[in-house]
Amino acid sequence: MDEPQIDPKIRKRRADLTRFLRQEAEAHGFDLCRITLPDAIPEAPARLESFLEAGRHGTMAWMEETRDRRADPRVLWSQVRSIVMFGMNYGPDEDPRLLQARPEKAAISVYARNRDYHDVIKGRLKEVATRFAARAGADVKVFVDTAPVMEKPLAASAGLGWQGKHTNLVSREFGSWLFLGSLFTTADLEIDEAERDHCGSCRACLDACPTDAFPAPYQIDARRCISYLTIEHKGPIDPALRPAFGNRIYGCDDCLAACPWNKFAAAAREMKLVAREDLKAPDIAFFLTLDDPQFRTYFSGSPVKRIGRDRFVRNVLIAAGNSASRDLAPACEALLYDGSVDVRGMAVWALSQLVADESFQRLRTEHLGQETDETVRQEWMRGS
Ligand code: B12
Repeated sequence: MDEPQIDPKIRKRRADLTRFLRQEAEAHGFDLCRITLPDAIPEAPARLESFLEAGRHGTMAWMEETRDRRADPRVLWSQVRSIVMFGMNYGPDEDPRLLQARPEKAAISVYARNRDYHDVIKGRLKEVATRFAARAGADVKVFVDTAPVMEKPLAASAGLGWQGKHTNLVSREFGSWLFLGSLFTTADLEIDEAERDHCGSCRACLDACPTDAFPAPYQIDARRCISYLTIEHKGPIDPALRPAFGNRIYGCDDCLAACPWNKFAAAAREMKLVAREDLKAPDIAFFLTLDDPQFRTYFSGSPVKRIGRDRFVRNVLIAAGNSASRDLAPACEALLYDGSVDVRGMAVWALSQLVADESFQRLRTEHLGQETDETVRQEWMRGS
């Protein structure tokens, strides 16, 4: 908005600082950098509230615990005067859904196929912030993902894009493949205009969801989202949802990949976000054999490491069960002896999908008597 009464010197300083910031953002590999005000998302608190009240955050208790700070940037930091939103393109070089036709392969979502983006973006943001703070003589704080900041509505109000019906930010330039990060500052900067919604009547992302996780356009129920279930959710996974996982073992890209705006997007230019060759189409058989040290080494520096070996192998076993590949049965059988109840339980389910009835009965007779964990016993009882 124009402020005609503002002192020309102040106006010039804002313009200089804003230009400096954009140059720094570009020099540090960011594809987008735009600015908004801390009070620019007045509708977000009520929307967050209804999401939480409906229990759609599942077991992500941290969302509830931080709700006041999350809903309003001024509660998070009362001195903040401008919020700079950054976007980094992580577009894949081919449609990740193609891997679904190869059930012996494990699908790791695009965002997790190389370095942890939190580390990549946070490192870059800190460098930009240090240089900006020195230049502006202002205080700064940077956030990526894990802080209680509603990055998507803030990014939309800064004009990086708009929140699509899958709830993620969509950009005309980069489609749905953007990571977000923010820099809060006490400095006054030139404010950008919000972007308007360009989804129109399209519902490709909603229809693409394998588990029907969108109760309505622009709303997600995380408890049904494969991303939540494979990454955040601990313990057994609802048996009714397991078949829909297909070979997705870490996150899910289907709603993003279905977005027609992706056709304008180029592949990522930031090398640390370009897929590791060995994570593009890894074998389920190999992942089933990983013990804890091997898992940690293989996923060193990767976001996948965050979920730990047991949850990871639990997910891989679901993919194995969905593979229809009997060759995977011996590796699943070996996991019936695993120390983790989640792994044992999902090994039972995978075998119930892979082996003939009489073989499954034989395994049940061998194992059920010694099984002490109730959730695993239930898997044996449920199996065919
Ligand atoms: C919690 C979380 C999740 C949860 C819940 C997802 C969710 N949509 O909330 C789970 C684990 C499922 C998840 C999954 C994924 N996530 Co996530 N996640 C977050 C996190 C930490 C918080 C999001 C949040 O505040 N949710 C609470 C809800 C209430 O807020 P909201 O989604 O903005 O909800 C809005 C709508 O409901 C909306 N609304 C309701 N009615 C209406 C009506 C209209 C017209 C409009 C416009 C809006 C609207 O109002 C709310 C407020 O704006 C953010 C990082 C951050 N700090 O922001 C990353 C983040 C959203 N995730 C990200 C990514 C990449 C993913 C995955 C793609 C990863 C993957 N491949 O598996 C999936 C995508 C799944 C999906 N469709 O959302 C990126 C998205 C980047 C982008 N371009 O938007 C973020 C921003 C991280 C980052 N820094 O880059 N994630």
